[in-house]
Amino acid sequence: MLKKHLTWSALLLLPAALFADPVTSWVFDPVTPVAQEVRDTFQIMLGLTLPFLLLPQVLLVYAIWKFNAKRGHKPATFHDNVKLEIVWTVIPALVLVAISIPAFSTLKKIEVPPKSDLVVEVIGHQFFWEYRLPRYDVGFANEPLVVPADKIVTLNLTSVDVIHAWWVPSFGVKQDANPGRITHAWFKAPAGKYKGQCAELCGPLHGEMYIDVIVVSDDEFGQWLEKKMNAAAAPADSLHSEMLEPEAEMEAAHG
Ligand SMILES: [Cu+2]
Repeated sequence: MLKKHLTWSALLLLPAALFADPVTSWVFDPVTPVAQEVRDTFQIMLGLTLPFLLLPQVLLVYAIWKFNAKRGHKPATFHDNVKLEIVWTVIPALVLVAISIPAFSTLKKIEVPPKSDLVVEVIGHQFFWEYRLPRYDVGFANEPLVVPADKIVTLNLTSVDVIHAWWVPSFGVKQDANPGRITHAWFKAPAGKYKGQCAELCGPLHGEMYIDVIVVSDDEFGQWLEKKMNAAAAPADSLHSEMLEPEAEMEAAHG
């Protein structure tokens, strides 16, 4: 009896859990242009494809009721209908073409960042994230990324060991960080604190590769930057020696 109660309470709590889960936050609270566009595209796709899920189910239930042998119905003897086959192939094909239009335009928005205000290098490690702001010669790891609000922040991502993925749901950004390659992403977010998580199983402590992004006003960003630059002044050399060249390359490509 208790077990049954528990099952029901768990089921009732499920929708609440879904709403509370940061994973779904891009659906309810997209904060960047990309996240907004991804959500709009998702809704268009849902609207166009849902009828294909519902219609067969409705027809199936109707057929079960209407042509039930118990109600004295004789089984049909035909087994195909060319016209019907053509119709239900052509209509979904046209819908797929219709879906591809918003899909490709969203992909373009994700892939092609507008002119960058701030370049951030994101480097995945087992098991933490390292960030560098090459323009200011600042680097740090295992702490929140701080960026200015309402500015185009472009990310150049890579990894020193295995594949990781930098994922912040509210930003609509989920990009792989691959060893030996540089991938790109961008966002423009209002002030606030945002949470994310490594999204590529990368080893035993993958689950602890959290991402924190703090988006602040220009003034606050300036203050933070000054503190970082002062703190980094002494040990900066040891941090930069080995990755100096890829850095210069990234700046050139995105500067
Ligand atoms: Cu991971």
